[in-house]
Amino acid sequence: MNKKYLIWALGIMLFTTACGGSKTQRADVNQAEIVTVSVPQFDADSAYQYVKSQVDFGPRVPNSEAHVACGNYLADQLEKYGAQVTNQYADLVAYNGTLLKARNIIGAYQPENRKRIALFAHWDSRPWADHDPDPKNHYKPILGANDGASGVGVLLEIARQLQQQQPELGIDIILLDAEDYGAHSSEGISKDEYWCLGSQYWARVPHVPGYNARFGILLDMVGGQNPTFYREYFSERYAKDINRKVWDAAKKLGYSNYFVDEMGGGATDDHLFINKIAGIKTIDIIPFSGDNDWSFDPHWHTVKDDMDNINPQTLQVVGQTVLEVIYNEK
Ligand code: AHN
Ligand code: ZN
Repeated sequence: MNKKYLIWALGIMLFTTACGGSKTQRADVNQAEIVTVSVPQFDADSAYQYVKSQVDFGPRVPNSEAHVACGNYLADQLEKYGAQVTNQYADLVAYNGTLLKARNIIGAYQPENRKRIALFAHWDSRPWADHDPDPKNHYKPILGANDGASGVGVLLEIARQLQQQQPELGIDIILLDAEDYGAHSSEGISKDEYWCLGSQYWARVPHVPGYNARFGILLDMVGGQNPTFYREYFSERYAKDINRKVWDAAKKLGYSNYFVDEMGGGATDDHLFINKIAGIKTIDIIPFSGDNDWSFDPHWHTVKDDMDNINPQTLQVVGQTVLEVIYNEK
């Protein structure tokens, strides 16, 4: 029955095409163009500037002046690029009892659209370079050019692109605070819940009551010199199909040297709590050294995580891949 209909339909199409002359042919070409989505070109220099602007504030450690100033800058940027901005202020208690004046910053595009994608990055930086080779630096705050600012820089460039051309779905750019206040390594008390305080809060109290998204993508340390992004363990467990979608998009763009299509390690990162608490399937794009070494880059949580640690080409690869995914979603 179905086959019969199909053959009829094909017959009618052929007949129409054969008799329609050039006008019909042009119409067919136009129809073909309509189904091809145009994906904007990510501008790496622009993203690099957004990373630098954050780093220029100094370490964005919660309760510091630089943190307040950078938060204002980020909210202003999202506003400037046409997002509906929500500031979610919260007093969060750190592992050592410190009260953190935290601020999640959310920029919504097409807020009325019920089909949504959430893009995440953390914007705070770690209070201590406790992974630095030199113990004298272990209580100095980090600049967090890669660890923090890179993901936010990519998302600000995406915000700028969104203002010019909207994809079919509504996009939420969610800048999370207090990710990196996990226990100082010298304390010898490491618990998952000490990290990612901003995302834990947002997952319990979303900026829009009952908030949901089709899926989420977290960007963490996406600006390094020569990173390899393996499929992260918890992402694969909670959102296997989203990992597939992203690594396929990267492959299509010729980025398989960066997006290595193999399993990597696990990261106790914001996506874990978004998956567990909010139930939004969310992946983490985060680099691992590779070759069964699931450590992060050598400058991670050191005083060397500065602008020299940032490569615009890496921002390009990640930014273009995310654009490819979000503009192809129907
Ligand atoms: C760990 O897996 C210990 N940390 C990943 C979360 C993180 C810290 N990302 C950046 N800084
Ligand atoms: Zn960190």
